[in-house]
Amino acid sequence: MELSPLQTARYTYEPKLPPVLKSSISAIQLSLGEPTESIADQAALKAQFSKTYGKPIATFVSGRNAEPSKDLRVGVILSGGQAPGGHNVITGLYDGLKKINPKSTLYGFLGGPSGLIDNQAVEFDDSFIDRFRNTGGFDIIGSGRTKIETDEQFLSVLKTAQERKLNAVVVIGGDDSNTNAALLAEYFVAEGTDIQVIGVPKTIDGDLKNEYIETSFGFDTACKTYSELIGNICRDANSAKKYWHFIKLMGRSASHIALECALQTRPNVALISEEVEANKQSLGSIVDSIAEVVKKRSSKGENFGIVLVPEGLIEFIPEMKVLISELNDLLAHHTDDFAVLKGFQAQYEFVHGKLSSSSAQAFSSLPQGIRAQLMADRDPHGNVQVSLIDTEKLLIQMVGEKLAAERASGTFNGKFSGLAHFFGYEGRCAFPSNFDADYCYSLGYTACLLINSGLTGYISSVRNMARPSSEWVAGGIPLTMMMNREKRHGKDKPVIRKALVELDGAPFKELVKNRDQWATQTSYRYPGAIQYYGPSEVCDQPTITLALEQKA
Ligand code: FBP
Repeated sequence: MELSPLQTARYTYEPKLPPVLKSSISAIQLSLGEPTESIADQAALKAQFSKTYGKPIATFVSGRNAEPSKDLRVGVILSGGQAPGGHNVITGLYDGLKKINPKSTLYGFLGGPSGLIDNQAVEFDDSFIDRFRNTGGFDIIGSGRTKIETDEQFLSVLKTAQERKLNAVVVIGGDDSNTNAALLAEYFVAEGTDIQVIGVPKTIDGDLKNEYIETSFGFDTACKTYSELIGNICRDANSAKKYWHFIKLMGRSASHIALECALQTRPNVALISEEVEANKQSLGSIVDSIAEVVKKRSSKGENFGIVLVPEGLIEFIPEMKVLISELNDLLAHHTDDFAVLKGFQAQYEFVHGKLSSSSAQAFSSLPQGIRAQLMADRDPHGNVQVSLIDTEKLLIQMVGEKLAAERASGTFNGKFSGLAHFFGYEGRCAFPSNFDADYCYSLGYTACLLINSGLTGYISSVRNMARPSSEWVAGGIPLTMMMNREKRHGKDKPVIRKALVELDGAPFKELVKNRDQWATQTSYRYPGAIQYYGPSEVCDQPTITLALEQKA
């Protein structure tokens, strides 16, 4: 394989670490805090996680390491959607294990959790690992969305771990995968084994965060990649002055990506799903508000603009939320009956007949394409696959129809020509920014220290991330601390709570402060491409979201 100059250069990039991790292993001491509680449903979770609930927060500090340098055998999986930096978690984990004891072994299980279930793995060595340092993608071992759920699956994972004599399993994943990690940690202890489980917070969506997990890895690079593309489109729009670009951005439920990209590029409209829900905005009123901005700009002769649409928007529009929840329950309870139905019409009639009258009405008001997308397969965690729903096209169609009606009645005489874009997969495997390369390597390295300290049911954490890496703090957060119970597949389940955009948070307030001006005056900002080499203020900046959140 011929390497690009950037790939060659990135192989030799040395990730920056929190200061404590630069010490020799014998000088890294574990400090434990007070017992913790889950964020809600404490009694139920305490009962369900009777072996692993309520552990203290772990922090690594300079001192004397009481643990011997164990010869560890560890397995790692990548779980869920790709996120830039995954390879560096594995290289950090590998380097840390070898530093603890050169005899340690790291296995990479193939294709996500199913690799653990089926015991399909590779053993890493230096030359294997070196080919993936500071690169994007998850192709080192692949990923998957299988959920370890049934008794047989848990037993198979236990068998795999025992056959390979593993001390620990590291799960690199989002909220659902880390929930799975918590269940696995509990299961291993309940089965009388000392196999440990450590999670690592991954997802471009940015929704796996809290006071201790300041950001999930991949969010930084993905947002910077999309912001570059959006900035380029802004400039094209302002040059050609003839199109309204509707850009849907990945992020599943949460609008963190849309918000960060809005702060980076200053579009004319940035919809934030969490605000739509809080204001109980209907689809019709969202369309009206976009049409208003189009009209205002048109009255100044500016028949162009940029609208950012978060991927999960449809789930937050009140009438659609009820509809989707009814559809989720209905499809979960009638899986077999639904599966045998042939063609859209038969499926639509089956579903329509079982919905409440208000949801049936909302469902039938949507174009056929969107109705089909809403009935499509759920992911293994029971979620609607929002990346497959063309919300940006729906909005262009509805805004276009509204403005056409206004033109007919003489209240609008401008032009509206909409173009749809969807940015998601473009950003998930980019070369990790320096921030993500540094953060991920540190997360992997920290994970192996947590293992060496004998901890289980923790997620690797690096804190104080808005500051330079010389001020970063490494440790572990008990997974049960981030959990509550929610309905999945029609049943109450323990899950790590998704962090949605907070409407009283500093990033959203920054948008609110500026958006009226950005709506009418063309104020685009052009972030340009991610820079890997050069001055720190160009190459090492965190996202605006993280900087604002940590300043607050
Ligand atoms: P994770 O939560 O697993 O990190 O996935 C994030 C994501 O990129 C979402 O933004 C998107 O909705 C989804 O994955 C797409 O899934 P798929 O890769 O299966 O199409």
